[in-house]
Amino acid sequence: STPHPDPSPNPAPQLVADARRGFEERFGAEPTSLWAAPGRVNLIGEHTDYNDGFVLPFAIDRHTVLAVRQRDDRVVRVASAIADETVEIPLDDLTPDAVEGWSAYPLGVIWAAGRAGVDLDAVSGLDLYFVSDVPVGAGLSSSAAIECATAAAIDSLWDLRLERSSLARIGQLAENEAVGAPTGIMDQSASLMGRADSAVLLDCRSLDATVVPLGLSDEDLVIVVIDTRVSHAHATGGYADRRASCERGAAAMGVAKLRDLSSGDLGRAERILDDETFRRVRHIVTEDERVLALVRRLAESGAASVGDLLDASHASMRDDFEISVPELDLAVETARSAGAVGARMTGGGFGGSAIALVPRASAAAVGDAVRAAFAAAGFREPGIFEVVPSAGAGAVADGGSR
Ligand code: GAF
Repeated sequence: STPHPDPSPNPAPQLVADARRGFEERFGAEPTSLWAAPGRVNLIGEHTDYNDGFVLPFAIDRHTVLAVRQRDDRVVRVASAIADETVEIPLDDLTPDAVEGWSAYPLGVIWAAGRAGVDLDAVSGLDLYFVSDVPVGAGLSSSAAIECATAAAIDSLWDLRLERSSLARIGQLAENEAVGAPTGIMDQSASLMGRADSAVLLDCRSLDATVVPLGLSDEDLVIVVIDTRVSHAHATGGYADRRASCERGAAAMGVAKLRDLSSGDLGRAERILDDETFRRVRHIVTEDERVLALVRRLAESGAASVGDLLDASHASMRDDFEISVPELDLAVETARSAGAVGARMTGGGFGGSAIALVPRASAAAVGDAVRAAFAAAGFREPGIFEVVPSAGAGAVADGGSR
């Protein structure tokens, strides 16, 4: 079951206006439809997706908005507010290597749709113009937002009628093959399946998705993002290295994926694996268990009761998986001391953002404390803002009108 988002996404009106105007300036005609896809925050379940495990992300109230006009030839043109160039390519020339730069995200999705079985010979071209208020490089999946806006648009405009999980796979394939980042399925799933005020529990093996109400406003809680402004890139370095460690650990333990282990297997893992691989495995196994524990806890006792699980997740990423950085650790520790219920880094790590679950009345104090701690440590000033769990990708409600 892969829930279709309901209601439709609600991007900032200014962003929608910018998309419409930018399209008209670049292409000299009006767009015929507008689409939006959100970034995401992962509440818990980090690096578990490519281990076939569990994740609990939510879509956020920051979006990519895509203005589209269908063409009557077989050319695709893509443009965006962040680049001067307009990239133009015939559908027949699309390969994963045909394009580079940011246009690899939307064009990669169209190529990946073809790879996934969509008959690209039967479709016509598109003009695409993108704007976004998902901060780039903050670990909030600005790239998945571009992919999922594209996927939602072609699904409807080309009448593909694909499941949301299939669209997520297409976005992941684009990311893996056209962009070259060996990432899992979480970010695209969150962007496509998010629901207002809820997170999505995703079983990354079956792609079964369950909407998990968070009830934050009922408890006067907010989620504060702390963007460390330490940039990360998953196409290189640590991310791929962690993925390889997990695959080695699974092979040595005789299972297909680390999802197939439980904490009862950790004694044997410690005996047969080298210390580093063991700690990588322990993070994944305990993180999967924390995701499921957090979902249970939410249902039984509410969001205010999950702080210790967020904290334990962060400790595991810092000490066992070793994907945190000093800025993330400081953000998490300071947020907690200033009144957060719990805090953890979110996303792939090596930079990007932390999240803190905070009583609304303490949100300003948490922000002030983190800014002061960063200044005292000589770190760059962080970006600090609240995010609201929001609906996943779809048509912009007033997309056809002015
Ligand atoms: C990045 C990846 F894109 C996701 O697939 C996931 O692995 C995440 O890091 C870590 O949980 O966002």
